[in-house]
Amino acid sequence: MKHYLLTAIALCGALFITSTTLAHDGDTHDHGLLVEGAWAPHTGKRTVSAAVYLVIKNSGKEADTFIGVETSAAAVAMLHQSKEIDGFMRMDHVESLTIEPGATATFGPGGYHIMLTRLEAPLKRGEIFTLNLAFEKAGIVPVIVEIMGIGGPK
Ligand SMILES: [Cu+2]
Repeated sequence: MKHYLLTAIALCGALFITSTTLAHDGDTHDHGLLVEGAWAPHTGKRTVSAAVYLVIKNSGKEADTFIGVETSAAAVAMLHQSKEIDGFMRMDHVESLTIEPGATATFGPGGYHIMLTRLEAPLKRGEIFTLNLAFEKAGIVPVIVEIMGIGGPK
C-alpha cells in the first residue's frame, strides 16, 4: 500500500524531480519547504534499525503534508513518534504530518523521527545517505542525511 502510494507520488513528482535533480540539504524550492540538519546516529555492526532526525520548515503560503519516506539505506522507512507513557518510551507509527504555513516541524530524539528498519549496511560515522521525503503538494523532496555520533551535531 505504502509502496504503491510512493510510486504514484514518484510519477506525479517526475517533473519536479527533474527540475531539482541537484537538490541538497538546505535547498528551498517553489513549494516553500526547507528540510535541513538531517542526521542519524551511527550504528553498530549488528544493529538493524536507526533513527533519522531533521527539521522541516514550511515557508510557503499553503500547508503541506508529509505522507511517506523511502531510502536506499534501509528496506523500510517510516515516520515514528516517541512518547513517554507511564514512564516508558514507546514509538508509534504516524501516517502523515501536516505542516502549516510558517510552521517548523522538528524531528529529534524523544519525538518525531524517521525510523529505518532492516538497514542495508551499518551507518558509519562521517558517511551520508539520501532520504526521499514525500509530501502531498511538494512531491518528493530528497534530503542528505549525515551520519554522526550518538549525540548528534551538538
Ligand atoms: Cu522509531
